Amino acid sequence: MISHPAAPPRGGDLLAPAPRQDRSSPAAWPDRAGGPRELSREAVRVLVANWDGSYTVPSRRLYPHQWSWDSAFIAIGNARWAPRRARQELLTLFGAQWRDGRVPHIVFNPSVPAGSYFPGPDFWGVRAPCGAATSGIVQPPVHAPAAWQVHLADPDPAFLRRIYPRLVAQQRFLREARRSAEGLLSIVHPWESGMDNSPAWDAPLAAVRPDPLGVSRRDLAHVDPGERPTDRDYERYTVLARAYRDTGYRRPGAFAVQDPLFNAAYGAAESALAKIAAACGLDPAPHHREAAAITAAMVEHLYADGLFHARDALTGRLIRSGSAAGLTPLILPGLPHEIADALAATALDRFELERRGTVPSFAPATPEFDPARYWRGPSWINLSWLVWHGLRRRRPDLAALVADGMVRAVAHAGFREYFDPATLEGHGCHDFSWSAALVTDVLAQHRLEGLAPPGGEVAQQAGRLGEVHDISDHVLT
Ligand code: 2M8
Repeated sequence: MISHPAAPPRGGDLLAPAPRQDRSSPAAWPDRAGGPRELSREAVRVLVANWDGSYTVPSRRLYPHQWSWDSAFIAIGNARWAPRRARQELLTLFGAQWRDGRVPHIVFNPSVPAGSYFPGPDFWGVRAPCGAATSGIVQPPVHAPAAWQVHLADPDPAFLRRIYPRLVAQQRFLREARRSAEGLLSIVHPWESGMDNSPAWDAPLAAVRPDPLGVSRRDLAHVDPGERPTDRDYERYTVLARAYRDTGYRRPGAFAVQDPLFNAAYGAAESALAKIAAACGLDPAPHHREAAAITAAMVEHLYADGLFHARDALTGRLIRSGSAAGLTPLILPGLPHEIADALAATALDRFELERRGTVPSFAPATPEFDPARYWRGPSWINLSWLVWHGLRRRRPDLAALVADGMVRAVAHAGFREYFDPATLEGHGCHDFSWSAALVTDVLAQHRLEGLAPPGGEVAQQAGRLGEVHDISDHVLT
């Protein structure tokens, strides 16, 4: 069995300080060659431990509430071994949807002590119609593809009929509140990108005057400050969130950016909604049209030199950067072949995919690259999963490399939040839910397709990959 170097406390220990020896080393994973079956079991243990009864926390101590795009990724993984849980995860999140259709990026758990996460419910000062305290911003809308994957893993037409109108309302909000004349959607806060302190945001954030925080950051009690955003970043994050809040979450502050990952997620959501609509006996055509329109707008306005880039919606200028968000439009089914080929070439060249086998969140040969600091370079399992997903049909050879990188990372360091792309050293929190969920999905997909399990020598020593559905019996009984 794989044992954790520092298992976090459970239950009521939410405010307990984290052990500071937060770095894993290969020696801390003596049985790391236990193989895909053991990895799947360990992943399920993480997901079970992070389950809160109707949804999954990303991490017990660092993120003790429900996060929007985390829940979508978690549902994709849970669908492989506990499909009812996967459906519940999404329905709980959409239970906190606002009347205008927005799905808040955090839904707060009232039983978690105030002050255990900053900025908490008092800062956001708003409640969803269901009564839950939430934030007022959103995250990339990856939920419709997640709902479709959950349905494919365990078909349930009643679930599809229930979630479809909510997913449609989520997309409508984004069109009505965030779409520009070019047909692209803006995010109004770096937190909405999910890649909070990406170097891509440095220039637009420089226009935001920071204000002293005046409170202590809870995240630094759990993770080394060298692996998190700086105080200066946080000062700007709170200024922006406060400005938006003070207009009733209607008019954004000084940050409005058209992010390729966010727009690609929206387009992929329309393609998934077309499938869901058809399965529900409804007309898929409007969703196909919308997916084609956003794909065309992205190609016209965000694509340059083999990579998609963000565009500053306030100045109209392209923010050329080495962010791996620029590879994620690979998930768009209608992306022209020549552009998909160019992205694959960029992944190999600027992101050094073949040499590293993992997808760094920022191009390594850039001055801003930092292999340990949050979204400024480390590999993240969700980004890798999106790139893997986008490459699977187009470039199975490269998809296999990415799958291999994901499995090797968690086999080496455990289900950490992020990884050094070269050494695979783990960073951020331990027992991070989407790392566990998405690796479960990758392993299960390989089994279903009858492929050799990814993970290089880890897999070779393992023998065959066990039935992922068996794991639920093992863990839940
Ligand atoms: C991180 O973001 C939160 C703010 O939303 C934080 O740093 O406190 C990001 O990695 C984000 O993408 C993720 O959804 C969230 C929870 O895992 O953590």
